Amino acid sequence: MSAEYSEKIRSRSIDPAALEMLARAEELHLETAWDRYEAMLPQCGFGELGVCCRNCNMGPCRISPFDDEGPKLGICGATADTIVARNLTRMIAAGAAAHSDHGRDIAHTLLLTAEGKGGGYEIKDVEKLKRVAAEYGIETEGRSKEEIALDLARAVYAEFGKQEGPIQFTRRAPEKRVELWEALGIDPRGIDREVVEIMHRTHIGVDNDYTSLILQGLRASIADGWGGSMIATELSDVLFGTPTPTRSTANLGVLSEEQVNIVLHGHEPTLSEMIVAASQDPELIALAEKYGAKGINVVGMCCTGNEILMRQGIPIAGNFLQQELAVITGAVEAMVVDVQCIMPALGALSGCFHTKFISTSPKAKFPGATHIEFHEEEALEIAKEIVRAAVENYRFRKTEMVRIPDEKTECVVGFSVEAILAALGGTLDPLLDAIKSGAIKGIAGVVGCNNVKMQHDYSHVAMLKELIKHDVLVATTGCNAIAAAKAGLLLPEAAELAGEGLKGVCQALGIPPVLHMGSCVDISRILVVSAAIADALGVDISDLPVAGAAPEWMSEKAVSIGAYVVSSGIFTVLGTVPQVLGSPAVTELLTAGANEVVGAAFAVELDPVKAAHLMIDHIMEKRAALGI
Ligand code: NFS
Ligand code: SF4
Repeated sequence: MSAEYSEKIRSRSIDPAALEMLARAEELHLETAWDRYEAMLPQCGFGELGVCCRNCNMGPCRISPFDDEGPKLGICGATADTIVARNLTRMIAAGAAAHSDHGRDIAHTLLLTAEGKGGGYEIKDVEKLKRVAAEYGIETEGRSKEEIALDLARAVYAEFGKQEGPIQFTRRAPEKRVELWEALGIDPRGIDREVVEIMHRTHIGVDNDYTSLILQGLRASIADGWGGSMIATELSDVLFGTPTPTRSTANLGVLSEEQVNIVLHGHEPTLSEMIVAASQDPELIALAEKYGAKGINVVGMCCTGNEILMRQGIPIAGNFLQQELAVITGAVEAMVVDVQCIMPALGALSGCFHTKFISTSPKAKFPGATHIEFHEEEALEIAKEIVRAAVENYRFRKTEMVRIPDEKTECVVGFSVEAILAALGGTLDPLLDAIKSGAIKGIAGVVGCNNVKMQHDYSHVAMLKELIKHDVLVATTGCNAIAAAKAGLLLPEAAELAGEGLKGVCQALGIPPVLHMGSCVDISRILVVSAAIADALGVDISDLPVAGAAPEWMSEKAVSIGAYVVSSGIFTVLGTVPQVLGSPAVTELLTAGANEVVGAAFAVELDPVKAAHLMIDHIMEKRAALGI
């Protein structure tokens, strides 16, 4: 079917809905990220190698690693090693900050809710609230959920600014791992402190030793994975409910020709959960009907889409590279965004259609957007105002501009740790037995973004298929999870594509071979499962037949994720090249030396099938070492 498209368009995505919209964009002379990427080529070689420094105004400085004539030192004397390590560490700081600030916002919402000031939120999972509170040593007996939540929110809040001592959730890691972090001096203190310390260390003339810089990067990343991100996951479950397996649909075909379409794009469930609630308001539905619409259709995009997909079964329209394509359908009344991974291009693009581009976060404003600021204290009221703006906009939809691809795929999502345990009958034993018997060779966490440098979704899907074919059970989150959903890999029926062993296990349990564990902050769930398996086997995470991958990553959050996954002892393959190759020493440290330090390292492999085999080989080596 894709034969009808030009070679240029076909090279951009494997997703038929994306191809259709890319052709439509061309027809309408609209520019997308792919066109802007082409216009950007060739990209700056110094930037690609990570050897450009702008950390002071004597610069910019750039090192010519391959040119005998060019400068080998920055003006201050910084080497390529220093510059590459500083740049990478700053990327980790930004990624850890983004995830952790999300976690902080959820903690804030829990605090307001506990104080009775949350405008419409309630604590949905009381059992989880009590479990998490107990970890913090908070008394739960005979107390109301609000009293417990108040103490918990305050205790969690304190994790961000803590000057000394560990973050509570890091103690969920196996004892050996924690001891290793302590011995290396990378057991994180308060999350904000670690991020600030990176900014200090990377200022001109502070930390100029690449190993020392990268160790601090790892420390901040652990504060993200086992801190900020885990806080976001756990408190979201407390507030909005812990996900359980839920059926829904994915891809642009979830947009409706006859309803008011609202796309929720961004990351924090505080906003998206309330919009879902507001869209069910009878008065607003009646208003939509008055304008001739058959109701209100809320769909998700990117990670906030994952949040409402797994908790509410709200269909998901697509992943990162589909945000512009959703607008190009001409059927979107409102593109409502909060923070992270939102292309500023949406402002001008929405202007070419009737689409209202609505920003909501005090932290994230966009040219060309209508700003309706969201505050948790009046959450439901503001959410209704946003939904109303979308409904009012339905009248201005130009029917002749509407092209919704007829593409949507069923999926089963919502495999929280709790849901996996329930599927296994309450204990990890059946999973451990399947791993020991070899029916399941190991577990892979496959995560991360889309990147215009790769054919959209190709690497995600090819890697997943190769892994399950070789009996590797996959846990997925973020934009990889959305790619998997669109490709039909999140269905129990996808077990047919798995090797005999994995297929048998999936069929016996009625689960898909690729388990949707949530948004990117929910990679913390993969950490929790890994720790539980390591504890059950009496080993460290680095001993497990487990591997990670980010086949199409692009964001700074992905850099922080990669760093904390490796720091946790999990071998990780990157499918796009990080900007570090200008320092052979840093490259060596990340891809080899790290094994001696944290018991795991990175690999870079652009071919997703070869990358899958690196993971499978690693899994087989770990099995052999464990004697299974
Ligand atoms: Ni993760 Fe989610 Fe997607 Fe990448 Fe962005 S939406 S937080 S960063 S692009 S996977
Ligand atoms: Fe150049 Fe050093 Fe300033 Fe960086 S910190 S811009 S390498 S002088």
